[in-house]
Amino acid sequence: MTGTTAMREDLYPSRKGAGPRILEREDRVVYAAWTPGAPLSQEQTRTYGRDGVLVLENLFTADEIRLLQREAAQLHRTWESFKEETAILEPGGQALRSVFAIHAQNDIFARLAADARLVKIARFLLRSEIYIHQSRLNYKPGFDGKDFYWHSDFETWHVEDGMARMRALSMSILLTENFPFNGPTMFIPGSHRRFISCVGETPDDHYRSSLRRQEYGVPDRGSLARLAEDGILMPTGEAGTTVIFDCNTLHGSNSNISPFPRSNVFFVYNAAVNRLEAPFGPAMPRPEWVASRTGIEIIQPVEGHLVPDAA
Ligand code: 6CS
Ligand code: FE
Repeated sequence: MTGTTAMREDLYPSRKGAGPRILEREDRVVYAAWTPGAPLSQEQTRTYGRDGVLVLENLFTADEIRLLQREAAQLHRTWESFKEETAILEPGGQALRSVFAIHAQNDIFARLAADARLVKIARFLLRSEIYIHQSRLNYKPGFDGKDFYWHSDFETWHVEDGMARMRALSMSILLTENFPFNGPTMFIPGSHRRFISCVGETPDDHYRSSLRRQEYGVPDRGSLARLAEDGILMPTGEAGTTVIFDCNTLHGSNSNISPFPRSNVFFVYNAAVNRLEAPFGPAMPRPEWVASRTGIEIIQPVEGHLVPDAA
């Protein structure tokens, strides 16, 4: 935590006003200038800047995807071995919803988080060295996987974690095929360029409930309807598909009442120059396993394919 929090400017005030407001984004989306040596094409870079979301296919081989799927299944079978607080159950049930800090609890996913095919893109878009702000393995099991209501991750990471600027992004690697009917993540393209200042408060230890069902820091329906006027993007596709989205792109997903699980692994890369300060909201900082604050390790990209014994 740097500086006296009482004096610092809050560019993105939220959960402070009497009513919802839509503010302009004060930060860039793509921080680097595209050059022919960039890890994304000029078209892909433009798409990401315009929409705040980009879908990449065929980054990984079939063997690598099978390795990740086997690892996710093994973790699901043994999830009791996790530090219990990082294993989040579905609301109202006992089905496993997410495992947080997966990069710090599993060698294969730690290796994936450092993979050059992901890290080089994140460093390019953020024009900075990067570290993992948060990681999670979302299982969204068949029949029992519940929804994630519309939200901006940045709103939470700003208010509850103290992330000052929009210089972070998530990469979601699909571990099961995402169909229209098993609860794929949906995005509102272009919503990243507006910040919806939410109403409401921040309960103490909010993460104990918000990671199961988020009820504070969610946008109002009027603002959602306005930003969704140009449509909703619902990327579906094979396991291995990688969805990159800006920290402030509105997204959510429906419940999964199909028999088919919709699992994905998320890595949130934050620019090292944007490391967390004191929360901009009233609550205490969230635990390290949900928001890296003290255990920051700059990621060096690891070349080559994932191999079974990643240790
Ligand atoms: O509070 C958070 O950080 C988490 N909540 C949601 C709904 N998405 C981002 C993140 O996993
Ligand atoms: Fe989210």
